Amino acid sequence: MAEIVKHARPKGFFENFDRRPGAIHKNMHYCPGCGHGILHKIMAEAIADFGIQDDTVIISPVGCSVFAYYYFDCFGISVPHGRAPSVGTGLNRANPKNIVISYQGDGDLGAIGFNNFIQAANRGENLCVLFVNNAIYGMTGGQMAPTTLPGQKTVTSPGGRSVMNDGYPMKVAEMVSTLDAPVYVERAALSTTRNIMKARKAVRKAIKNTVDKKGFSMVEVLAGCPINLKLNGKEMNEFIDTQMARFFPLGCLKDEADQRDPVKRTEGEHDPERVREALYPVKVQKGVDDDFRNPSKIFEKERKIKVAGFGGQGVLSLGNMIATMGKLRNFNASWLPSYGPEMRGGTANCSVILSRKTVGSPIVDKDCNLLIVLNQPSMDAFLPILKKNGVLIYDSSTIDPPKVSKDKIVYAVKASDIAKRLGDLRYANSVILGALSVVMEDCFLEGEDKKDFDRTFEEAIMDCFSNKESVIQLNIESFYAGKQAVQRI
Ligand SMILES: Cc1ncc(C[n+]2csc(CCOP(=O)(O)OP(=O)(O)O)c2C)c(N)n1
Ligand code: SF4
Ligand SMILES: [Mg+2]
Repeated sequence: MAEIVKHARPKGFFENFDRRPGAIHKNMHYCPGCGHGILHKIMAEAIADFGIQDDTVIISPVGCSVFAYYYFDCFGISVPHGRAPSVGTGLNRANPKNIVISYQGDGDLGAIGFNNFIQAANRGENLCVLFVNNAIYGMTGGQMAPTTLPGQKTVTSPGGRSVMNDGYPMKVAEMVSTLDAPVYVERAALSTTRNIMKARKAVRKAIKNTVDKKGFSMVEVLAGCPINLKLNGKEMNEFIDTQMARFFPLGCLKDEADQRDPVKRTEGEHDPERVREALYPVKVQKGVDDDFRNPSKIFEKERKIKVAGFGGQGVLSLGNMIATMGKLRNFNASWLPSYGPEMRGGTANCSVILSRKTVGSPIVDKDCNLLIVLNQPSMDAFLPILKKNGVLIYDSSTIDPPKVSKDKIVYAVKASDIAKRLGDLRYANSVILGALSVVMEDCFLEGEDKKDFDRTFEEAIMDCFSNKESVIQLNIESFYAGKQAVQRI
């Protein structure tokens, strides 16, 4: 049957590119002559023709096509550099109805993300990978890619790629076609009209395989980056056909889709209760009723808490205990540890947010309501983020009294000294927890709540140390020692 060449904008694109910020909503952001625009058109046409807009997810990589989701009238997601096949695996495994297109450049797929790609291919994930080989890192200004040709000049190979120093161009399609799992691998080019029509056929086949759940399909597309190769349109196409196609021969390397049964995997579960159980098992008791709402005013606002100190002082577990308290009282709680190089002996910190509403970002880098610091560098680093009327609790055995404005509430406790007296510096966190319970009683809690909260503190300690039962009792003792010793300054 003769092919019909369509010139109109395919229906798989939005009429207006309203996801694109700024004033331009009719045009794509690609440079003239760029291969990405041609490939997008082929994809949009196929998505509309197959009627799969509602189930299709296009994963944009990091590269010039990072904003591909501006254009397609289907789901779009942008992911970290090279991680599209892994995110695609998650999308498929969670909901096999998804038709996932992993759109990737040669830097994204061939360099930083190669292992993600090859492992997904080897697992036979139901993915359509469209691999744009333009022999260069386009987005970052023309550095050498794994597919840059021998002798090709780039900004990082100004004398031309040397195979001695930099190796040979990577033949991704050949490599992936040797694996057992992939069902379809083809290399096409976006140069002449004839080649574009062949590329169109290949892309449609790969997408159709994905619709039919046949497993892993990949089309490598030789494409132009006229800007970084400093070529005009005609020269660009000649470069693709004469230079690139010599290293990357066009054609089908593997096509076994017809002989394969659709991929069937155990479906993911969508039971939020079971997910909560698995992620946050309440080890001590069931907690309070789901409709429990503590009436104290402190809980009307989101509480943003920063805990910081030396690695050995149990800073991260202190944050975890506070988050656990929130969890035990039906708050939405987030706990975000910072695993920087400081974890090797220096300072460590974590952010905790407790809220009646859904927590957006788990980061506390400003607007902190409660700052707990256990060493001087943390005091210096984080005191500036404590907001007006915020509470500061600090370890007065290691930190000099801070100079703070009158609009801050300050409590001091000799946490490290008390912990050492009780036998281990690591109890300092429970001493601080005791100080926190006094802050809560002084500033926020009334009547029955006070009793409720002492129990909650104890339960949080039991929950967090449930796999080290021998230390629970001493942590509870440390908690009450902190309660006794804390002073409001
Ligand atoms: C983790 C990480 N490392 C490096 C970068 C910088 N970076 C952005 S795009 C890119 C390469 C893009 O090249 P390619 O995948 O070939 O896409 P093209 O722009 O050529 O389509 C790099 C290295 C980044 N954004 N993130
Ligand atoms: S820099 Fe190259 S790959 Fe990026 S949009 Fe321009 S032509 Fe396309
Ligand atoms: Mg590239």
